[in-house]
Amino acid sequence: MSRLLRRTGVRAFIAAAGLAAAALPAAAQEGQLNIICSVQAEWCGMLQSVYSRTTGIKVNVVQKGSGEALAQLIAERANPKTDIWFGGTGDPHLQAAEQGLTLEYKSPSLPQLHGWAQQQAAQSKHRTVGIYSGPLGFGYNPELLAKKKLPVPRSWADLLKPEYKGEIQVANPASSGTAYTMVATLVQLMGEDKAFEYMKALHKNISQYTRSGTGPIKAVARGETSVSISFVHDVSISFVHDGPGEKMQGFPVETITPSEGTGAEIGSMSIIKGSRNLENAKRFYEWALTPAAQEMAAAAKQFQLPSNKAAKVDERVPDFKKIRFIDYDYAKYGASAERRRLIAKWEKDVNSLPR
Ligand code: S7P
Repeated sequence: MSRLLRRTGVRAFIAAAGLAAAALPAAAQEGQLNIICSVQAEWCGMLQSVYSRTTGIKVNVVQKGSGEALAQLIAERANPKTDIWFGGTGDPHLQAAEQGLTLEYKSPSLPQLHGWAQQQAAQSKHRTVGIYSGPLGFGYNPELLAKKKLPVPRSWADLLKPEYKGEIQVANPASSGTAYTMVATLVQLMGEDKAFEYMKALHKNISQYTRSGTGPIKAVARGETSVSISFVHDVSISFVHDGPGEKMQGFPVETITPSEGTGAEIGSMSIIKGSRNLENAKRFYEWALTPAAQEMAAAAKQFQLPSNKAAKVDERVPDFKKIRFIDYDYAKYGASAERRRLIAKWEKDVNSLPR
């Protein structure tokens, strides 16, 4: 696709999303909306400018990873400053729902969404909803691997090989929804005891546990580390969301999903209980579920699978049929007690070990 065509395509996406916002039932074309945005900055910025331009509502956006967003919502529970939490891994949204931090709201658009997105809503008693999905896998820098004469890791087992010592980055599950998805995926894939033995062995090969889940693939793209555990897509199709965004900026990064199987996130959206701009929050929520708003993700170079069945799926979104998925139990691993237990165990049994 030529650069001009691509730019025209981006403008068309943005215009369509703007029209969708303007077409929503009339609401006060005033006031403000405070969003915690847990997707990448480019998408957050696009949401902010398109939505504020077309509705006249002042949109304030704070960008935070999912783990940090949940921590902020817990901290401001008595005096919420946020109206809507857009994006981020589904598990912390389920925890927020369970802890009564988010508002029950049943969108009339629910039937237009994929089953997994509706299931996320039902599991939370309609205190959250799925807006996209993306598989967990590995990012790697082919140039760096070739320079170090290292093979591309193709399985979870490969990551334990001694030649990857100091070559792998992943986030810390205590602060990152992405890394918690990894812990929950491994526990479901291997059983808890084996998964913890695995993570202890993996620990020896980790150079750094980052705060946010999007950090490691950026480090791969910058040539700071060879491999990351990130949301990615299968190498045979060549792009997945966090991966291709970096790749399209010209960095050497490729992605692959592990051969034993992997988990996927259900990126979610929730209205905050005690929102001071509730009508604006509901209006934004409805807009964010429209095909046009969801197609904006690809315009912002993010290639998760949109939850609205009518949204166009960009060719760079991974083909889920080609990926070996585990049957991820979102209810069990989204429960606060289970998350707390697994993270505490990871801190004690894994993170405390020397490397
Ligand atoms: O937009 C990219 C993405 O990977 O970031 C989201 C999330 O905020 C990551 O949070 P953590 O920093 O807590 O891991 C994902 O939902 C999304 O796919």
